[in-house]
Amino acid sequence: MEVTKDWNGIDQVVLRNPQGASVRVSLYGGQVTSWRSDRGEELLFTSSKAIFKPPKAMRGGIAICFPQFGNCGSLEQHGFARNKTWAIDENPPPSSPEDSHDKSFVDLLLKPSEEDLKCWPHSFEFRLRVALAADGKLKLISRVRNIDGKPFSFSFAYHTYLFVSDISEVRIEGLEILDYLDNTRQRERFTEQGDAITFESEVDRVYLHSPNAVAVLDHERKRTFVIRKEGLPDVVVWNPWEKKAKAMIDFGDEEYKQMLCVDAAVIEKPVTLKPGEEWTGSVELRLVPSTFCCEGIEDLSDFL
Ligand code: TA6
Repeated sequence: MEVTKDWNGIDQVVLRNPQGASVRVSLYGGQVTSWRSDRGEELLFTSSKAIFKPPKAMRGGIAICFPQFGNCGSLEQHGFARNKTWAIDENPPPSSPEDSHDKSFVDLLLKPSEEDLKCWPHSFEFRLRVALAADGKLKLISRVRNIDGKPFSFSFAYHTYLFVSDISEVRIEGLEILDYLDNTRQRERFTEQGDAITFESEVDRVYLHSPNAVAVLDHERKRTFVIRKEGLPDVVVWNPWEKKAKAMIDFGDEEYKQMLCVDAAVIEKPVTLKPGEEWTGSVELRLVPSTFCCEGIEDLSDFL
């Protein structure tokens, strides 16, 4: 693990594995800002117009949305965690051998400031582990502990910008026939009908109670992202398409073609923690060989 400063003077941690894959994590927001394969290819999307300057989360990578996903109540859109400076956790609780063996990792910690407590009056400890495995897999494990005297509830998402070759050549498998809330239609509930999800216009949906593995097939690049999650029942799928892309100042007009957000999340039924309780939600991202892309993923349970 290597700690350097980005050009705003903010600490960032670089993890590397012996094969040459790497991950970069900013202490600003605990946001993963880069994940590279052992061949040096960037696997996460970052907008060329991204603003790497607090107080706004950088457009790309993987942002931590907590204690809310979306925009309701008095909290800022997607919660404050992505706009706070996290600390390196020097005394993380012991982890399972599975979460540390063969991995390069960093443990981060977020505690509420006085200012946070004014808009969300609940004391918590949020521990985030970001780990890069020897085979290049990226894993994020979030643990939220209630250290308050009363229960609290929250929603959460790993807002994950995947880098794709051409959105019209991408499909998602694993979300078929699920119910979803459509954010483009005031969160109205629909049921997915198609075989796999493809893209030809704006999509902003929360798929509910999804299986623990979802595949994003990038036909043109002949590669598939397999997303495996635990403790996170919902999946957000977002592509702003042309009109919304043009309306975002930190996003290029044509960049919607190169990105797709697929977020492991807990949204529909927020998590409630009693005093002393802890919640864990993890996501693992990996690339699988291109041969899977041609046939489709026959049985996603192979990846569980
Ligand atoms: O569902 C994804 C979403 O909530 C969209 O509605 C879209 O606004 C996106 O996240 C990005 O949000 P941000 O606050 O990062 O601009």
